[in-house]
Amino acid sequence: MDDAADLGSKLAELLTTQRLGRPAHVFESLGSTQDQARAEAQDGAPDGALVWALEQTAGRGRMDRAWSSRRGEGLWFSVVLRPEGDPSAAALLSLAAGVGLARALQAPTDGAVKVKWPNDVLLDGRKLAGILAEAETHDGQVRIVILGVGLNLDPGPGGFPPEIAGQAAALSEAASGSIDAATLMATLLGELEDAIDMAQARPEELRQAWLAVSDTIGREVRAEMGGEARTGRAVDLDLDGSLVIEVADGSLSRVRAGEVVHLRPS
Ligand code: BTX
Repeated sequence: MDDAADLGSKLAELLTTQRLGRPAHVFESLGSTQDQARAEAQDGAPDGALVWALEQTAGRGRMDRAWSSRRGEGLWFSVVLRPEGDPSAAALLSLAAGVGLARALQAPTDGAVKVKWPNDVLLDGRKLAGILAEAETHDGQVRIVILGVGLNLDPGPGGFPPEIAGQAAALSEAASGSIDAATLMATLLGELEDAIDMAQARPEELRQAWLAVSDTIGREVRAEMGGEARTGRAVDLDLDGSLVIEVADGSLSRVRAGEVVHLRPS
């Protein structure tokens, strides 16, 4: 595999974005790209700045769960975002990231990639990529969002670590031919930028784009929100990013944040 400096210069040649990946800092190893990106944001890094690590020793998911990020096995990166205007646009950023990733991965997987609400990117029902959006607010406004993405490329002959083996998927399972990390990163950043622009300027278009790649709509789901659980059929996505669930009595219930378990196929 290329070293960090080579990947950084290859990416610079391939980038087609206006903001994402400008600048790009590529590291051989970091604890978490989220922490490095946050530190760079606090030092004034612009909207779109990228922190990419070939390995993370303390990669994390939501609620401080561990994210396996071994060297050469995936793309582990964070982008500094400085959302403007409406705070609800910030809420849509992680859904936008799901849309951007799913769109970027349609071609290499023959359309097999889907998004599970709120933001798991699935291949054959297993987690191909995870998205972590961490926001910083000042005076009630979201000023900075650090958007982290972990995308599994290939766990190699040994496979995934046992604790995630049954639930993780890798792009190599679906993609024919070899995957060039810098080329894929450039494609991802392009699609992510388009989806983020949609979330901020054209939320209805983003909603439609999310519905088009959703694996959740039409399914029986159980939503868990801070100790409370609700079961029903996922029927829609609200413009603020909430999942709309039809419960047994036919009434609609909105889930703003939390976890959703898919109970049965649609
Ligand atoms: P999540 O909380 O939805 O998922 C975390 C769960 O996913 C873990 O508890 C584990 O069961 C499973 N898991 C762990 N590693 C993997 C993996 N490589 N592939 C599939 N499943 C796995 C999802 O959180 C958000 C993950 C964001 C990761 C990126 S990497 C770059 C950035 N830096 C950082 O520290 N985190 C983000």
